[in-house]
Amino acid sequence: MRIVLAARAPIFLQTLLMAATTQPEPLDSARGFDLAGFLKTRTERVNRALNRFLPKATTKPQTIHRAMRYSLFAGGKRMRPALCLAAAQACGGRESDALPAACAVECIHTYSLIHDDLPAMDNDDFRRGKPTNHKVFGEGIAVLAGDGLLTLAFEIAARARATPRYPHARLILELARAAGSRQLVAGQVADLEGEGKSLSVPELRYIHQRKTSALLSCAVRLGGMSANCTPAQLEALTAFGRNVGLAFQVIDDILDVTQTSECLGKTAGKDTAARKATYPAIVGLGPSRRIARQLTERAFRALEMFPGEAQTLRALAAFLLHRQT
Ligand code: GRG
Repeated sequence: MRIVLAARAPIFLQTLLMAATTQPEPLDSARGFDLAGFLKTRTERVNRALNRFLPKATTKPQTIHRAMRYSLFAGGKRMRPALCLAAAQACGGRESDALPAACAVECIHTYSLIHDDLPAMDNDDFRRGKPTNHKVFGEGIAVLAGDGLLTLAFEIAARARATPRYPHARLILELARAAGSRQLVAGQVADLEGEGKSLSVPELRYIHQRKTSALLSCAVRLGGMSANCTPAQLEALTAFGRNVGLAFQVIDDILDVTQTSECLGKTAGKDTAARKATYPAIVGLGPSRRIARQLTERAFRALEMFPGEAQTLRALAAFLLHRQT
């Protein structure tokens, strides 16, 4: 992973690295907000809704529904649903209207983790602190559990409440684009093909934008759409989601080298073992942390048009920057 930044770094990275050498702006506006309380209540709410949307474990064929439920309720952080609900709140909408979109995104996220863990992909034994889906149900059922969750996401979106600006087709288009072969799947393809190669920084950024930022951004955008947000609000949410998503993956790369498997609930050190290009491998840990902070500050700035209403989004962005799992 020998990548020289100077000549090849895109403008965005040069700016981030330059800014990283100056005194960081404090992410103050998130202080004093009870994020733990928000996350607890919203996780419970999302879990109840997911439980309603999913076929029961006793529904035939039972194996597939047990497998879908196994990974979905294995204890994920529910960050994408939380961002979706918080975006709806920022746009003056009701969280209940954003709940189907929040659940649909979490189904797509869980499908991507199940498939990512398969022997043909990252070949992982642990996820969310438990044996991976294919370890419990076998590879065939794990592939199908992912397929079932991906498909269910569109069924859930079709049941969401449409708004004047955003009819059902628009919501489904949003999900399909984020999950498809130009975004999430493209990121995974580039990630697989990049293993063992000396990637450039723009190539790494291409992967992060697609495999992580696209779905996070989609969660935030769908939250806004559920509140019938204006085009200007949607643009601001998009910039927020994009930057939070990029920061999220930088932090994910950092945690892979700084945390234990026990703490992460998945195998730590996999990126190094698979010779994957990551920010810590390219620029080192300290600059990676500063880049994540700069991206989070950009996300904060994107929210300037929402004075008080976006405090939950701000608190979530700050939390994601400082997360340890
Ligand atoms: C189409 C066969 C096929 C596979 C596609 C698209 C895909 C598989 C995988 C996506 C790649 C991927 C797993 C990206 C990583 C994104 C990321 C940082 C996931 C971890 O998110 P957290 O920390 O996880 O929010 P929890 O478990 O807390 O929900």
